[in-house]
Amino acid sequence: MGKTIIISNRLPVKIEQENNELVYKASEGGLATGLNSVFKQGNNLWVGWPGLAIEKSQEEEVHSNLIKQHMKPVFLSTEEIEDFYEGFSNETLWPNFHYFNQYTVYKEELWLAYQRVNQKFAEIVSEELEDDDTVWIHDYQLLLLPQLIRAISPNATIGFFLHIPFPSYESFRLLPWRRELLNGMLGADFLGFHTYDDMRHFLSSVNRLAGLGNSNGTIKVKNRLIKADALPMGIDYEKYAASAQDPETLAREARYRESIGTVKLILSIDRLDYSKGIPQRLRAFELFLSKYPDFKEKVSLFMVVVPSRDSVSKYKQLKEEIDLLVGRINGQFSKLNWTPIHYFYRSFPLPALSAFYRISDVALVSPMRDGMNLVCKEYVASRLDKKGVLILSEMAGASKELSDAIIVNPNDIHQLVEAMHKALTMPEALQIESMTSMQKSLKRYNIHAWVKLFMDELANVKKEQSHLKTRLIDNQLSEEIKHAYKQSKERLIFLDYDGTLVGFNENPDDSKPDQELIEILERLTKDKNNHIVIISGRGRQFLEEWMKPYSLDIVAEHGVWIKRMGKPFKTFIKINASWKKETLSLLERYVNRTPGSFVEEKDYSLVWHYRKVETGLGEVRTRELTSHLKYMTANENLEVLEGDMIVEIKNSEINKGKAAQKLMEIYPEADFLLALGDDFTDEDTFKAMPEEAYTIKVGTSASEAKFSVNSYKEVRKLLNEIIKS
Ligand code: GDG
Repeated sequence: MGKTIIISNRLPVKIEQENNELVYKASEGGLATGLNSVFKQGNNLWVGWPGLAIEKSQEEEVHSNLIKQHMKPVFLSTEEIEDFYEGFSNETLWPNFHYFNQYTVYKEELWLAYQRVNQKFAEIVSEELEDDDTVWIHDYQLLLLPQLIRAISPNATIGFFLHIPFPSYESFRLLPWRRELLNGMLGADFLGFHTYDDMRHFLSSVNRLAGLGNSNGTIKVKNRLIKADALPMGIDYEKYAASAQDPETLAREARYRESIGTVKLILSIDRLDYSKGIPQRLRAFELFLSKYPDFKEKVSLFMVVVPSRDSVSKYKQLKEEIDLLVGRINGQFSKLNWTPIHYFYRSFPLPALSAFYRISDVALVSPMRDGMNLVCKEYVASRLDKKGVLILSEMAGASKELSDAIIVNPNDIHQLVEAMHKALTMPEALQIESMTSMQKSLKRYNIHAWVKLFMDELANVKKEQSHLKTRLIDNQLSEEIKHAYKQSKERLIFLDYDGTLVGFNENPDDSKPDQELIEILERLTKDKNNHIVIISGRGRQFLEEWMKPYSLDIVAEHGVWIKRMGKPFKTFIKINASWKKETLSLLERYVNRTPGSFVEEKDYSLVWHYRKVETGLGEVRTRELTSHLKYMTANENLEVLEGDMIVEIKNSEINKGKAAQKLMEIYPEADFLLALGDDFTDEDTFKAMPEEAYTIKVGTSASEAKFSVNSYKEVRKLLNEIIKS
């Protein structure tokens, strides 16, 4: 077992300058506590920035202090902090990923700094990285890092987790550097997101920008399988539950209660950020007081805003807006013995936070957009008496898990007002019921479960990759095939056409044999000991026309037709094609509704092609069409098959396996059997082959074949090699 290297922009400690001295403070973030147990074991390590521009002369000292605590610093200059961190990370990526594109800054020099700093991280990590290590990269500041590390260590085990939302393609596409950013992420083996929606958006961008599809989150990038999944981050539940009964917390609660009196409290805690919806919350509270005047003097908003990024101008403006709003509302409603809003612009130690959670009747968590939001989870974990009500924005990732909260749309001020009223008047029994259910879920999916799940998923992807590798044809295996080919007296070779001998084209008629393929076919068929069979789903005409020069056998339409060399096509099965008329008119309707699609008619099957259809629409129509067809063909002995950008309907008694069987009967003396194919229809061929045959799948998805190659180009390479042998 190698070590684990955790990498995030910030280390779990922050260094601050106090009276000309550097002081090291633990950072309280959820990530730091969650990974504490991981990075302090064995020789595990955390790599990141210590949160301050350190003087060159002090770097060595800081480095050695941190290394003792399993941390390795990445030092950033003042300029890098401005351009990489405040700039590209927080003024370009942050607003784009949170759908605040009116704030997105597009500046080439910020992008250059982002690339440089990611490269710097990669170099520092590579100094530590050994073969069996596991790398876990965190968040949007390091999107390029997975690929940069992969370039240095191609076999590294790399996980990536995004803590903020992954935006819809419609937002992500606005970034001039979208392709580079995405390719950076695709260097990872496993990518985790808080919610299914984030994962879905990511996969859609991968599809549109990198042209890669996925099957249940598994993507094939070049020769590597990688996986994306939704993995909502939990909190250290026991830590918050314990802190809620700590004597210091209880003492603080008593003090606060004494100062505030008996009023009810609505709690709001956020970092200063426009994504958190703080002004919207204040306006809603103002409207609440006007609409429900009975609550004046009976309820106060307890609002903590933690200073953050206040050197970025948008944050400065936000701070001013909040100050003004609080001033205006307090100015309008205050009484000598009642302050509507208690507003704190600073951070507090954990016991204070716990006391705030305990003392508040309602937690109002209403971000405009939030990757997850941990404050709402911490509030729930701190409610040891199970009372209290959580109002939660549907735009926070946490709302997917905490469906027992009062869920609101933060843009709907009236809904916010009604939610406050409902929360403040909720019967205790109901409060206990929903709190109990939320606590149960948060206890189970806590931070430790999250870390374990992430590590397990990453290890599983690696296992799958190595399983695929053992099937993938390497030099040794191709030598073995060459040797068997050479030793044999009579050979029978089944070759599928599209996707196996040639690549896919928008127009299937364009996939004619090119010069390289012509030469391969000539040489293969010239050898009198070879029986070559082209076994395809295509119609007779195309195959007859393009295979004419070679002495080989042809199987067309998945086995309906067999053509022995020099003879005409024959069919060996009695089949009925009366179903075609009605099905054809249905397919024509889909063509009318789906620009770019077309129907191919064969003797005993019909194919709907959608390769040229707008990305996404083809898949939607396929779902609709296949369910329509399955219903229509239920009693017809027909099969509906989904292939590479096609939907095919054929008689179910026809398949390539039966045709292959027939040809093996024709050539019973063959002592070398080879079958190559790329899609589901070739699986029947593979299944029909005897144990000693070489069956090779083109592509990495699951298959009955014994071996696999990555593409038609590798098929050609293999064929060229065996001919030469
Ligand atoms: C990003 C994503 C995602 C707050 N005030 C004080 C204090 N805090 C602590 C809270 C909580 C943390 O800070 C805030 O976490 P959030 O999740 O709410 O927000 P971000 O910092 O924006 O985090 C977010 C998160 O990553 C994890 O993936 O949930 O969506 O934006 O733990 O308790 N802690 C102390 N004093 C304070 O005054 N000690």
